[in-house]
Amino acid sequence: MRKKSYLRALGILLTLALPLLLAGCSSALMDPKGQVGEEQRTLIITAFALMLIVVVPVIVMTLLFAYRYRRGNDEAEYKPNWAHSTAIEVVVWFIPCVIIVVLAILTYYTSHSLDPMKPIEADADAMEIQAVSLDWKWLFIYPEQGIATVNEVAMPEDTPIRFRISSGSVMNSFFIPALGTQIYAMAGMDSNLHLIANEQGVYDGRSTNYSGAGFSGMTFKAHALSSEDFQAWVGKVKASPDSLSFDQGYPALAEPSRNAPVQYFSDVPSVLYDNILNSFRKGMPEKHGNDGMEQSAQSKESVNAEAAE
Ligand SMILES: [Cu+2]
Repeated sequence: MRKKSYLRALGILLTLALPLLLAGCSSALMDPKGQVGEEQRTLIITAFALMLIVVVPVIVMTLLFAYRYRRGNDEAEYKPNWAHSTAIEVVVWFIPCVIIVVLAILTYYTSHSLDPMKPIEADADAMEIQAVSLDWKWLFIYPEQGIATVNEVAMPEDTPIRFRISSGSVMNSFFIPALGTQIYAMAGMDSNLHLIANEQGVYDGRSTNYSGAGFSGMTFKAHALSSEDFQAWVGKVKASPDSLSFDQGYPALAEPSRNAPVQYFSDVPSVLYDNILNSFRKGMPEKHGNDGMEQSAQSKESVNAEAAE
């Protein structure tokens, strides 16, 4: 008896404290800063509400039935031989079927409208950023600006960004929750993700695919800036004394390291991303590891040079 009243008091206390405990919570998914994220939030809430059409009555009726047909309630009707109700059958089949049909239509349309490969229509021209997951950091290459960064990405607001995503190592996943949609980063594969930031701010980015011991430090900040601030940011990166290419700097950068600091590279060849991709694509039939990679990179570079001519 004493234990029971203690539990009840605890329950009431927790219920009262819940709004206070949750008041500090904010979820990037429910508070998006870009068009894609907003459409995804609408989808999550719509699907959630549709499913509640079944869930809420079930919970309410469970409590109601337990109370109404409790032992000791003589007023409730007692029907020991009850077996079938057409009305109940119709309701429990019809409503879920309608919900499933609506969810199916919704899923069909949004998987096409929110296709990550689909360019976003906007006033500004799209900009390309290449993201490469490494152990355990993110490398961002700006082919148009000829710069690269580690663990920091910046983009002008209201500008559609075409992310090209790959990995220099094992599989990871690229995700900026405030902007929406995560896409896997895989070695030798070139994934596309179109995102747009409609509000200035600094958003968290991370990998959502566990990739080993240094994974927890594999986070970055995504800065959505005004176009002037973005130009200033590019200038800041361009002022860095460091440069990066597939042969110079990249092999050292690709070495596993934990909690890598933000780094800027002012001079980066636009073929770097393709070099990284191709280092996994060009065959090393028997030999695996670094030697094979360097060889294949060299042979690939000659292919690139031929293609350029
Ligand atoms: Cu794949």
